[in-house]
Amino acid sequence: MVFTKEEVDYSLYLVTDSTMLPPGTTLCSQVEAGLKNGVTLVQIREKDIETKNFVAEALEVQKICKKYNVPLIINDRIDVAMAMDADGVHVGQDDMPIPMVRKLLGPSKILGWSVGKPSEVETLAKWGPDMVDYIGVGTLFPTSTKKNPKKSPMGPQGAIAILDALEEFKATWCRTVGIGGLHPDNIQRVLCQCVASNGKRSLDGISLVSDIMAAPDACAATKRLRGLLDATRYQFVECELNNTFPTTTSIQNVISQVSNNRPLVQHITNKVHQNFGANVTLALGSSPIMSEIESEVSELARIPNASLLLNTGSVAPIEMLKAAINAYNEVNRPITFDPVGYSATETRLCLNNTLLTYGQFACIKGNCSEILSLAKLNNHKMKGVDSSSGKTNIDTLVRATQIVAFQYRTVAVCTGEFDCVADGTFGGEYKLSSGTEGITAEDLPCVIIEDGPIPIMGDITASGCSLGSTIASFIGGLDSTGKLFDAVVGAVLLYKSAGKLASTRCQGSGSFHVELIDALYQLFHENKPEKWSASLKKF
Ligand code: 3NM
Ligand code: MG
Repeated sequence: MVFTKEEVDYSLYLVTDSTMLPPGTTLCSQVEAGLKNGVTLVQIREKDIETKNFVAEALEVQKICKKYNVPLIINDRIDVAMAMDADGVHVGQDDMPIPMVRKLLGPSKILGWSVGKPSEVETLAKWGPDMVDYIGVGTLFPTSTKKNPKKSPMGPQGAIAILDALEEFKATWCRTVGIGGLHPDNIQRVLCQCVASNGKRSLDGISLVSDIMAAPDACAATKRLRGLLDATRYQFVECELNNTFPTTTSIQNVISQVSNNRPLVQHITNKVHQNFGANVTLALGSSPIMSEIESEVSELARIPNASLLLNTGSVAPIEMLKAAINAYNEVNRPITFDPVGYSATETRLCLNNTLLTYGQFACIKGNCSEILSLAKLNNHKMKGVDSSSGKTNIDTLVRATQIVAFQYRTVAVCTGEFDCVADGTFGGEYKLSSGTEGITAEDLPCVIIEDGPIPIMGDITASGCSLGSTIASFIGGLDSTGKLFDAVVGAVLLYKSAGKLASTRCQGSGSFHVELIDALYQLFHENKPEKWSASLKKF
């Protein structure tokens, strides 16, 4: 073997499947196109093929791999790997047990294992560094490549659990590649989000089949993938992601941009919120559109300064919701996600988790219960969709907000008597292997917004949902020089100050409703954040 195991570059790992080759291509031509353009590791994986043909194919591919000095791994067939002196073997959970494979292969060959659960990581950690060299972490997203799948897609959150287990059980030697349904539209998000909670590791690479094997132009496909791996920044919205602390001047600047740009705020939201949210949006000089029509989401997302509020108290079909997420992500327009009643029922938990898997959100906003559940810091279910956290202390709420911001690479907002806003975007930056280099959720910039209790907020409908409208409007109105964190913090500050002002002017909950819209309108158009009543504190 020309490689020492430590030198292996896992960044772009091509797995073959000759059943999906486009006309005019061969297994070897596709593999070579990959190798020429940045594939760093190859696995022969042919499920329905006679041994004789498998060996012949593997030998051909081996020649090409040698030419490009890239290691060749054989799926399942330990006998074939040994006979042809391949560089390693990859096996799944239902294949020959790892210790037996290692005994056959000897110590110097690369041994890979498919892993889908933290308990499997515990096992490999117990075996120690001489057994498994790397794991395929998956299935990340739905894929039609793997026939008879036994695992359901885990999403980035599942991969984070695996990375956390590797850290917890101290399997420092074990490298990782993400696999399953990886394509250019989700790779940067995966690389950004899949970081262990201690910030010390991220994926070492990505492994994929169809994106290269089924590509009519495998050279172009590989170049594109290589570009995404080598880029260091995921600019998922067209504004600045750098997380400096907001000031009154920077917030004033956000409001000027919103006034000038008059964002279109598409609401996919619950019935109770629709009318009020539309009026709040109009009060902020923005245009609401309450559309749940799947066929128009791409067009809407392409309108300058379009912004999507996705409030999951809605009953829109899941396919429509996914289409909307994809449409906005595709053109780097912002999505504000409000997971209403996140864990109130199994149905909502499942719906929200599925949607969280499908896209990158500029902001995730929830009440205390929702944010605590998202951060996995509360074990009891929510009662209904209202906040029911009672007296959770402020340190716990800040912690939870930072965890949500870190895990979803987003600006997270937790509402309540105190509002917390944490910026987990890291300026969109990502790195293979080393993650955030030890920066953890606790280190994220976080502010607390306070204005004393405004109990009457709870006496009208959709007051929390309409903060979502305000955030979506502010983010949507930003120029390329505007800052995401400023926009979210500015929206929360304005909303809280307007709530306070309205509560001093109203007669009861009916007039509070009206006064709140008036106050939002007034404070927005005056644009003097230095005079607002809500105060901002760095945490
Ligand atoms: N293993 P594509 S998913 C070979 O989850 C394989 O372990 C998986 O193909 C696992 O890149 C998968 O075309 C197929 O989605 C990946
Ligand atoms: Mg197998």
